[in-house]
Amino acid sequence: MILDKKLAVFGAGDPAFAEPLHVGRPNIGNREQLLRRINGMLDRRWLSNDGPLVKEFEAKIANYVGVKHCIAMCNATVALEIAIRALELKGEVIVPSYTFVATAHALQWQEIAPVFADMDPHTCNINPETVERLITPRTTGILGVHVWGRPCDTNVLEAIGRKHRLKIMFDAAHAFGCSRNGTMAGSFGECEVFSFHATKFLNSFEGGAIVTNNDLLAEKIRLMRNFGFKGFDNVGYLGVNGKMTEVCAAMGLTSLEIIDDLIATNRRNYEAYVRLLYGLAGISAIQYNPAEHNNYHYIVVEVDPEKSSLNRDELVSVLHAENVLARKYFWPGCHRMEPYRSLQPNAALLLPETERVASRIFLLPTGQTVDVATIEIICGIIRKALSESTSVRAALRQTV
Ligand code: T4K
Repeated sequence: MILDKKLAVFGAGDPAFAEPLHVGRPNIGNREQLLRRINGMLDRRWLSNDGPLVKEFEAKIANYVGVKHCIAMCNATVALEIAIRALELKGEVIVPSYTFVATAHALQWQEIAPVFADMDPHTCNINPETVERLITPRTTGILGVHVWGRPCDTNVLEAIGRKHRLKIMFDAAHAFGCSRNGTMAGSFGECEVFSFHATKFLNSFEGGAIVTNNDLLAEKIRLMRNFGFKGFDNVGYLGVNGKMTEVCAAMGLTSLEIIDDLIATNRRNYEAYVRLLYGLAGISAIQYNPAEHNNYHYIVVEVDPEKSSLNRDELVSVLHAENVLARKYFWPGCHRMEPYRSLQPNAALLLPETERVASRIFLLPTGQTVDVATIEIICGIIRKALSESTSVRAALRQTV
């Protein structure tokens, strides 16, 4: 333990805190409802392949977001791959480096080069000003990511797309339930991709979806999700198995029923963190625009090493020692991960803000399993560590 026993309650005191506190603990809806759905599924003996629960889930997601089509998938990574292929992207696609590596992998997996654009440090999203100068004759599209659920500058990206005849799509893995200028994420670009992974705001164990208002694109994606089958024996496209199972749809539907409660819990937790971290030099939580719909699913803290007495890595080490497993998403950026590090060894030169901000951010636990009393303890650990930074740093050096 880095701090003295009074604050080091995790593991040392209350047995309720003996288990590590994770970022990304799944939210779980009404168990009876879930089990009722699963029992119905077992009775029907229809477990996958566009079953009734998947159809119901798709209709409810489309309705919630306000889009014409939702095609549910086994996960968002496969959904991204299918969307990219359905849009016939090739050559080079511009994408932020500051994202989960799945965004870049979905391109590289199909031998399309992800060209990394820098972020706007105020939003953590792709900076449209850096995008235009990356366009080459090989560029076919822009894949924006709504990082932390705060949608990208969709209007400017769409305008760049029109000007250069590029296709625009969005990785909305974080953004289910979030809006930009009142329009829900899901309606921007040619199509958008949600993740319903266990760690996400809305979870279906594993899962994802492509949403679009384009009828032809939706039809094509639906076929591609199921090996390209257009009927019993007729294959119309190169396809893959991207199908969502019925049990995942059962979980997704059950999660959808508690969405208002989840937003309220996440918002309560976010506001508690903001209040309890307030006034700490060099420490700030990212802001959500209260005029928009937000899911408040991510507690993202930025550490300014010029003003804070401990840097991001030191604070995360202290939290880990206290059993709070804070995460450094999306450090060090895709461009510093393989295969991109080897393929594009000079990419960092064009990514100064990504390099700077990625080294300052960490995420804290939230969701149903975290209450305000726990947040008080977490923020107390941070506060105490900062106020005792000299001894904390010495203790950290000993543990290395
Ligand atoms: N695009 C973006 C922008 C994304 O953030 C993601 C996924 C994707 C695309 C791809 O979506 P999917 O294909 O996954 O649908 C986790 C998630 O696995 C990943 O879905 C997510 N982003 C990413 C941000 O976080 P890891 O490698 O950090 O996972 P892991 O195993 O370290 O778990 C994360 C935390 O969650 C841990 O603290 C443990 C906790 N956890 C996890 C699971 C699965 C639980 O407490 N219970 C659980 O059941 O990627």
